Amino acid sequence: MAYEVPPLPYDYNALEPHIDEATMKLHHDKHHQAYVDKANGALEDTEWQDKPIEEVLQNLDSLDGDKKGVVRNNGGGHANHTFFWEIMSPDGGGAPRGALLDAIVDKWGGFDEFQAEFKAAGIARFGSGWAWLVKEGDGVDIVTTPNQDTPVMEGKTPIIGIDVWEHAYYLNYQNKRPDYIDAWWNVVNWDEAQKRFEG
Ligand code: MN3
Repeated sequence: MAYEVPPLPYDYNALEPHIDEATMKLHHDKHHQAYVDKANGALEDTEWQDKPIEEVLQNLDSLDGDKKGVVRNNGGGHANHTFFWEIMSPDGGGAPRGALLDAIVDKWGGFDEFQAEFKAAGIARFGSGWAWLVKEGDGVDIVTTPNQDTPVMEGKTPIIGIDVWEHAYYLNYQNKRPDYIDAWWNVVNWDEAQKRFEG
């Protein structure tokens, strides 16, 4: 079955004032839909058309040259945005608990220190891309990816991830990516993150 944009698990305006309704509508209904449509088009009538997108992204080399880049960008866009909607919540914010918090403290010394490192990584990602907290063995690490590349391509498990493409923040924050990242912490769904870390 072809890929579909999953419905948002909350209302378009539910993440306000941190992420505005207009941005959410455009981002979910237009940007994500475009990634899905292009990924479906490229994978149609290939052996991969019914496979989970994560599996496809880990096997890009098996695709024909002309499809490989299209699927990398648009299949990546589908996987990343599906993840992004789930890792945010109107009931989000605060700090993780339990084993995930322990792993963060082990790595950076504290949650505040982690947030500072993550923000710096998101700011330093030149152009369009993502910043991620990923599972690394029993611990955690911060990585960034360009465009719609995802840590999943390298077999890593994303725990949280922020879209730092301008389309994710420009309507409300204009060029102020650091302000968007600061606000984004208020909607991070740490319960979901914890599940992904322990899963
Ligand atoms: Mn996006």
